[in-house]
Amino acid sequence: MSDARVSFANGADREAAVAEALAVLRREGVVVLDDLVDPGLIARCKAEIEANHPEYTKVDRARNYGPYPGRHTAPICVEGSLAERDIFLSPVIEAIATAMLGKNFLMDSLGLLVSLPGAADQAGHPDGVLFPEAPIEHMLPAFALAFSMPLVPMDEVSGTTAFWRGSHRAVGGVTGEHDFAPIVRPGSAILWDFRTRHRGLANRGERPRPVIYSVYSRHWWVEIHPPEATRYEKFLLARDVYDDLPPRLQRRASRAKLVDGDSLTPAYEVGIRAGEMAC
Ligand SMILES: O=C(O)CCC(=O)C(=O)O
Repeated sequence: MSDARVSFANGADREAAVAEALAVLRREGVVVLDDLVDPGLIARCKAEIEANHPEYTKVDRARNYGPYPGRHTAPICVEGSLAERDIFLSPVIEAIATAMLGKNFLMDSLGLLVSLPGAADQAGHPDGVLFPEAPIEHMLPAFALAFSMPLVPMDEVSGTTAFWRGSHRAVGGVTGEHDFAPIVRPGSAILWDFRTRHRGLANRGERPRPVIYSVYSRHWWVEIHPPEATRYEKFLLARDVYDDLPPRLQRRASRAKLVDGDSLTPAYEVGIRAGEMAC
């Protein structure tokens, strides 16, 4: 099997790298985007998250999405360094998601996925399928993509996300062990088709392993929360950051809740008032 990694290091031809990443993602169901972002920017994001969201390692089933022992998704507000284009929605990711999900794709969520020390190997799973009872999934185009950008190294100690390459296209599913467990440094990222079978590997270290985690979806699909996550916020965006976005990005962020002091306003309500939500 070919390696599922593409370099975006300084000096790489961006257009060629996007085309290659797209080909790998379509074929393997997963691609590692190496050196996508300045590691200094990731370090600033980590410091700001630790300052603004010190509770992110605390498990609270009402506020967190994630029924998996040792892992949860915690809300964070997109502001400061998190609002930098390379973090919020990099042009590379926007180009790939447009090709995979259509020009009207939306950001379904943006938060932190946290693997705590002691988290065990997960069972293999897809993040979702459209028609679980009909054996047609492998023939369909992608409906959603997951994006993971680690704030600490994902390696043999902290654990990484392991994949069954090509499983999104496998007729009748796949068996056996995963065949791709990439080591991913801060500044690099993983993008996968929601249907691709994967598993988080155990965190054998002493520190949490947080990744910035986003879901991009076709405009007609939305991820459903587990019922116990009654106070979970899947995408919080500072109101002043939203106001400064161009209309195209405001539309992509229309599922966010806008944070202004203590108030939370659905972005689509603001967009509808401004007449900007028309596709
Ligand atoms: O912990 C990881 O690396 C991946 C977690 C995951 O796949 C999930 O929670 O669905």
